[in-house]
Amino acid sequence: MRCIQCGRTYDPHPRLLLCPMCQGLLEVEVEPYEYPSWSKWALRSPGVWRYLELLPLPRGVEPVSLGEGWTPLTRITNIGDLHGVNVYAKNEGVNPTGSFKDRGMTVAVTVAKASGAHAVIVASTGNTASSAAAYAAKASMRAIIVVPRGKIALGKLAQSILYGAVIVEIEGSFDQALEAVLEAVRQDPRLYPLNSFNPWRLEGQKTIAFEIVEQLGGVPDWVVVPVGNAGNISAIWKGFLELKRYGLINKLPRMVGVQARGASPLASAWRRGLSEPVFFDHPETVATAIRIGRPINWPKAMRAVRESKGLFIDVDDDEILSAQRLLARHEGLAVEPASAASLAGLLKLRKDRIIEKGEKAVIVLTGHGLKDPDSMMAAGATRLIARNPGEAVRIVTSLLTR
Ligand code: AN7
Repeated sequence: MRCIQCGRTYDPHPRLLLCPMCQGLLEVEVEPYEYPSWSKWALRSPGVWRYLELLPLPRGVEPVSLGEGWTPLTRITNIGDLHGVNVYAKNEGVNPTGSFKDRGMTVAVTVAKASGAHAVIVASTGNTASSAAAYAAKASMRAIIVVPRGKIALGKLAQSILYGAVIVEIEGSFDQALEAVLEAVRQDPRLYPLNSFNPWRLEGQKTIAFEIVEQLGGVPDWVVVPVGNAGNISAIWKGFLELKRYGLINKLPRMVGVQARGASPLASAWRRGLSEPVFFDHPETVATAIRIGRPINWPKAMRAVRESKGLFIDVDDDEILSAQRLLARHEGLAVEPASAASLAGLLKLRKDRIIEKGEKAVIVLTGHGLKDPDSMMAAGATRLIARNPGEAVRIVTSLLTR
């Protein structure tokens, strides 16, 4: 494990999550016990654990898995405003709990369980909570989730309740929930934290990069990712770097991080040419998943975007909701608002001619639409009431001629 701030290296340990010397973020470096290769991977059943050589699995340990990963990569065919860009959507909503978080949880919960932990804890805008709750259940561990009260989408709360998590609702933002978790873990080391400063989790999430290359049969020019706490964009970039290091690809994509305007510490910094984020004390957006003002992984994300010659941009709530409807009504893809930020960002880059005709872009659709039924209901539809079957017949047979 290496500290990205001071460069010190450490022997791996499940409990080593921040640099003991400088409190910087750590990065896991997996030394493959065998050389990774596409042909070897192709022989295994698809999913996160197919990429075993590049994952940290303690010896003799069986992964805590719910069958995560190998999500569809769907070609976008009906959205005209993309004007000749080849766009593919990585539909992470079909993971076991409905978001990309499951990729990280299968690895981090496996590591946590192998280390003897009995209880996991997360701060969350909702998806991390649902995922942690499910994987903790599978691992026979207790899950404690700390969420901003009234600010997590209904589906995510409902999942966490059903999976049996203990739910602590804090009057405040996600950022305050995360601060509380960090302090709680300092005071009670029996709690094992699964937020994305936990570098083991990011090891699972990097498999999005592996799958994109495998499913596309190559490396796209652009990968567009919604950014909240900035773990996922960092993880995906790490995945591409590892493929390059082992000679499994020979070029790298440009990474685009999309934030919601009311919660855009990284995009605001980028626009002004700053190398550190402009923290938001009162983040606000309809995309509650990314309503985050102080992204803990910002140094990793800044590095990913800078190294890849990408960029951070922001989109407003109207653009997000309009992209959500476009995906649903033209492509049959139901995603939650935060995920639609990817498409909204791509449309903006296309309009500004930053992405050019003929280029290949992958948008990562991070969470399922059912996570946020309120946003789905607000999309609006023609809804007609029939008082009896006869009236229903008259209504439906008149619809197409009207
Ligand atoms: C659908 O669940 O932070 O930039 O606590 O749920 O890695 O934080 C969720 C984040 C994008 C942003 N899309 O990913 C949480 C949480 C969806 C998300 C993000 C989240 P990061």
